[in-house]
Amino acid sequence: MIAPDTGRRAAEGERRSEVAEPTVTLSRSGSVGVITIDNPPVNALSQEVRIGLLSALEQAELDPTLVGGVLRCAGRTFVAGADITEMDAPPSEPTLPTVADAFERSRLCWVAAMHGTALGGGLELALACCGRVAEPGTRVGMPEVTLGIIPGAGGTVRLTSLIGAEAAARLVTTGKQIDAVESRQIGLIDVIAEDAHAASLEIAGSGGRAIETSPTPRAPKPEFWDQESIRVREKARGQESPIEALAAIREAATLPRAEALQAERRRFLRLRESEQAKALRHVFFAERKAGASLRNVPKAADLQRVGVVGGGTMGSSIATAVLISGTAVTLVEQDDAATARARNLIETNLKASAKRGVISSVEPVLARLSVCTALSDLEECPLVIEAVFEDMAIKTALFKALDDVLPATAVLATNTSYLDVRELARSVRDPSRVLGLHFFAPAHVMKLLEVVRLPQTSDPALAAGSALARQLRKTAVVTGVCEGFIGNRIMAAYRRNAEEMLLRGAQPETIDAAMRDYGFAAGIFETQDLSGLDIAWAMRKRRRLEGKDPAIATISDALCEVERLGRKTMGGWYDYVDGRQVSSPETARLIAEFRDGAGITPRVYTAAEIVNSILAAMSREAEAILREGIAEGPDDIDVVMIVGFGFPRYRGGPMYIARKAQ
Ligand code: 3H9
Repeated sequence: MIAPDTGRRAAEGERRSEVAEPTVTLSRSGSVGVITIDNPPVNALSQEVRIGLLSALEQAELDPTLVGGVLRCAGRTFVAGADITEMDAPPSEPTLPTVADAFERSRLCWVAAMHGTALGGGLELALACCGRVAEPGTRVGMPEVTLGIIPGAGGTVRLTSLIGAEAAARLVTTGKQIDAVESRQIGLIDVIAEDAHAASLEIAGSGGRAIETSPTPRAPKPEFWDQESIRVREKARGQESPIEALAAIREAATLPRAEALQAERRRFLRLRESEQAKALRHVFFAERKAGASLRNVPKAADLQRVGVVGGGTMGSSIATAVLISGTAVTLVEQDDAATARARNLIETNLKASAKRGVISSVEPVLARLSVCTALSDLEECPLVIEAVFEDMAIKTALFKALDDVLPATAVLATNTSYLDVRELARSVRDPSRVLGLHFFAPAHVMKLLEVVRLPQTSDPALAAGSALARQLRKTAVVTGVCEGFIGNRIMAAYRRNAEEMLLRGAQPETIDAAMRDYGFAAGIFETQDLSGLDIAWAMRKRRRLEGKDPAIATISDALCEVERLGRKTMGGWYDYVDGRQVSSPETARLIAEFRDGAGITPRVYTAAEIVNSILAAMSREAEAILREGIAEGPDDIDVVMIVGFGFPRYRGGPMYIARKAQ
């Protein structure tokens, strides 16, 4: 006998009892069968769930008193996809296509009642139902390409016939999630309801008659495929899955259905085994494990207000990030003119964020900002971040002053990129309240946050850093103290290696092109031109004075000495003609001069040699970082390089590559 449906959904965070309960159950509500998946945390479609679904479906089919069915999930979300932990093993029976086909072929009309995130295989299952209802906050998407695969359970075929090839291509090639309203507009869901379960019961009870049939989507114009192919290839930068996803959508739009389904499955199975997919699965789990020690400290309460000292580009950008997260900011600057400039910078950042759709309007966010000139105004802030000029004397004086005016419980964070945080901590009475929060520019856009932990940093201080990362939805990685922390230190090794190759015969443009072809968004030399060569030059000079670097001039120094500082002087490693980046004869001459001076006969570097040499330099530095205990694990280093420095995600990161080669 089928038990009655209680309609109850497990509360957020509620775990199943210790006694093994089934992950899928069938109950009934009048003449409607209700299949509930309860597989926390995200109701992934593990083998156990797939077996349970087929069995529940079979049972429901056999009950002549049922006229329809609802497919729903307990807990915080509808199915968020196939179980990624199963993907390193061969596919196991029953496969998801078998389960999806069984729902589609069922004599009952199944309605998917969605909440949370209906993603990947979860959405594929919903597409195999005869109707889809979503609660207002629901987000749907096909994120498979971000895992190096494509939908493999009929998703490209069912989605294309439901919403048309153009909309399907956009969703499947980007992996982008859309909200319930947009899903309704494009015909992906039928109804938005506050209580998706109740609305689904009603529709299923009518045998699906309440669902409006949507018009057949129009076919795209013939030129669509070529245009889309160019767009997808450009964005993919060597990643295979978006290109395969477009091919699958094209087959869905042009081949007979059965053939398209088979073709999709073949592509999916091939990609599932690919090196790119394996690397992307590694990154998926590495990102979720990142900053492990932050999770081991007692959780701090949400921060209601954060203090920022310094309203220059970085301080304003950090303040913008905090404001966008819904948290109030008190920003301190030296005088009224400087506070006005900071407020303007923040407003400009917020306007740009509104344009990108990150916030819906500027005013309510800006209203959370207070600007002032007295440090004592920060007394209500449990966490204060300094983002003043990168100079030890200035920062030490500021920390001393903060130490005097703030309550002993306030956590003091520095955003320094290169200065020794230990020295800074020594300037306050209780160094355990100090930590580093190293944001990347622009802080309101970049997702990485290096949390710099000193030997004496207290758990509450670390917990405040962790709370901020959580509120800002940043990927936080813990780092110890060293010059450049994890990311900049590895990039410095990359830069040194690239300059060494210049000396031996390579050109900036060949090195940059090789790294772009490998999948980096940009090469190191063009990036340096963009940010300006003078900042690193000043740092090199400082390090040489301090005896930390040998007093040997570099090609980079030579460029700076002739005022070739990058784009801002219309010339650096490259020349800039009408804003276009072109090879520079002047730079080539300077490099040749350097080589002659060192008595080096130039040799030709292949792209593969360049890439291998740079990857080896990065992984050598990364190994040193691990040996010194600066990073908490190799996966954290991969996360830093991918999230913060444009290392191609589908390559898995420098440590992943190095470990694979061993
Ligand atoms: C697919 O569906 C292919 C099909 O087409 C194939 C057909 C044949 N599997 O992210 P969170 C874990 S491919 C296994 O921190 P949030 C995660 O590791 C799949 N585990 O939470 C973490 O574990 P732990 C397509 C998964 O609230 C915990 O759940 N789907 C999976 O910030 C919480 O995760 C996707 O790509 C999974 N699918 O975000 C969606 N998903 O607690 C992937 C999560 O031990 N998932 N876990 O660290 C997500 O995007 C986010 O997890 C989600 C929740 C938005 C759902």
